[in-house]
Amino acid sequence: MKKILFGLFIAAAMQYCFAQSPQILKVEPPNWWTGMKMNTIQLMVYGKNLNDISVTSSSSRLKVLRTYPAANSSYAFIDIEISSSAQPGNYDLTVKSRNGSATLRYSLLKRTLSNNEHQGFDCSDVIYLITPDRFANGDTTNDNVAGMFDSLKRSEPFGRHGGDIQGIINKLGYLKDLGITALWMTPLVENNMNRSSYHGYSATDLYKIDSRFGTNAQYATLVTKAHELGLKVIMDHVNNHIGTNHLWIKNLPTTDWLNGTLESHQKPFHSKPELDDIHSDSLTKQRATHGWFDDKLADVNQMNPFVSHYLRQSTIWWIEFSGIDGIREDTYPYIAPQFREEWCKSIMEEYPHFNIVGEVWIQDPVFMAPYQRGSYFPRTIKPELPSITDFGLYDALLKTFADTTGKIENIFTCLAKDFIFPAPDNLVTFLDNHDIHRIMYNVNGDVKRFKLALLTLLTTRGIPQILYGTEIGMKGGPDNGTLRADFPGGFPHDERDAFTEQGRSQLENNLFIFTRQLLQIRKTHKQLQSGTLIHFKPSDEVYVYFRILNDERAIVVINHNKEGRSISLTPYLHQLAGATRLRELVSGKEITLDEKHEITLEGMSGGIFEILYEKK
Ligand SMILES: [Ca+2]
Ligand SMILES: [Ca+2]
Repeated sequence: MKKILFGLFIAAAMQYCFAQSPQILKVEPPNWWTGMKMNTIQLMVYGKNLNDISVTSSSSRLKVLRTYPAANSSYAFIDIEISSSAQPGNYDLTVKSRNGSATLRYSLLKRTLSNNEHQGFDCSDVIYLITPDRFANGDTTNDNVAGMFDSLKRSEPFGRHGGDIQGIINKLGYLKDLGITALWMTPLVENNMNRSSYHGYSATDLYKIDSRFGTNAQYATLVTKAHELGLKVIMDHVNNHIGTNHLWIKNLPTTDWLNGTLESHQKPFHSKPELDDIHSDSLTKQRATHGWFDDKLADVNQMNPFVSHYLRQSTIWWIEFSGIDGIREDTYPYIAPQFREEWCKSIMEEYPHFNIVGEVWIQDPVFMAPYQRGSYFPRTIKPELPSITDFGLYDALLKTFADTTGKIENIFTCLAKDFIFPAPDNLVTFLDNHDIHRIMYNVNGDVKRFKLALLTLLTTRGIPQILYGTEIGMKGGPDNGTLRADFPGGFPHDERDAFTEQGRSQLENNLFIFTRQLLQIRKTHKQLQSGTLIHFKPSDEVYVYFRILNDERAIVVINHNKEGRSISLTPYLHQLAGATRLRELVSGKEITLDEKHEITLEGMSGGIFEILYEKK
């Protein structure tokens, strides 16, 4: 009997001992690659009994530099260095504590693209913005996924509607035909939130595509297929906050992982001019970067060095894993300044042709300009962000076209301030996006104003971005539900399919043809992409500008009057020197520049004229 009891004691002790040995449940980044510039990586290990561990590697090609004693035994951080001679394959790390040991198998993969094959995006592109849940449902089997809180509720504006990555893949041909050149999808990473999870800005796993959208592999397939058609892909990314259902929230890796806690945090603070205002108060500034955007969006403390490593690595991981060309970074001013500039720098160093556009939602160029790389304004921390969302021009376009008494001088005055930007051509310009009213709503259904606004956007400087459905004049409404309405025909049992000519109304076809034509004109006339912009102060609500790229020249004339106008080109003759004809690119009609130098435009319309010279 004693022997049996002793045996049981030993078994219990062994089990106790086993129970205390380190256990590894997950590691992030899940893999890395050989031949990367970023070759010192900090692994974040999730598991049990990870306090007081030591980690060793059996290979000199994957060295362990340091293991950090974590305050929380569920996490460990391990710095590793991958040598330039490391070969792709699995590397075993031994994780030991005084209670036992475990093996961490880490994979190094072979790279499929070189650093320079991530193309970036620039003013030769036109970006098409998609809210994936609302665009096209290509796989109904993922509409509801067991274990995910938010289920399919197509009738509800804040519910999930079933759109997914396969839906976008299915429509790549449509998008190519339309003439856009780059796709920006709002975030696709897991958002396992109870409500409004479709929008994607409340991540609960930063390394995983949401199962309702598809898989990581499917995302990489989308990028490959887009590239095959000559379309670029821009990933929407969020450093600033995570969804409160992220597993970190219930078990914080460190006490300062977030700015505040779920129970106690600074209230939302949605002002940004204060960040560069030399007269603003320090607590006001602190609230902008530390306040929670929303009670369901936990503000991440990027100044914690472990968080900083995690975010910089996960971004590079996605770029390398998927092959994307650019990033749109959410709520840029609310991210810790030192971190965000280092983050940009590390991406641009790894991928020199890449581009990053930061969402800087300030409708005044003066407050936007200090964010751009090469800024002329003094800041303690040098900006590294290449591109900015141009809310300044958006504001001017709106004041001109949405307000029936608006003056076109708003656009001229806005663009006249371009001297404050180091690279105005690298600003992303738009009439609408997923957060603001659709342009058709803002012009109250006025087709002429809508078309003129679009023509201006696609012929002036910058990288234009259009919102899904703008090409068919989707109107939306005053709230996010109607703004982000489903694209007709993208979903099973839709009454009609607006992706096809037959499924579109007469007006939708008219707008689709107009948009496609403008996109083709921009695509085939490089002066409209990267040509120098020379503009003239509007007179009698007529705005004239040139786009000049060496011998390729165009003149754009905007008649912002209800009535038609005969417009004299005499004030611009010095810019037309040697020209004999103008070819209007929408109609194809040619005008001989006779002595009158006059063109005629209908009310609320614009002309894009290629300038022609007789060959001598
Ligand atoms: Ca689906
Ligand atoms: Ca923040």
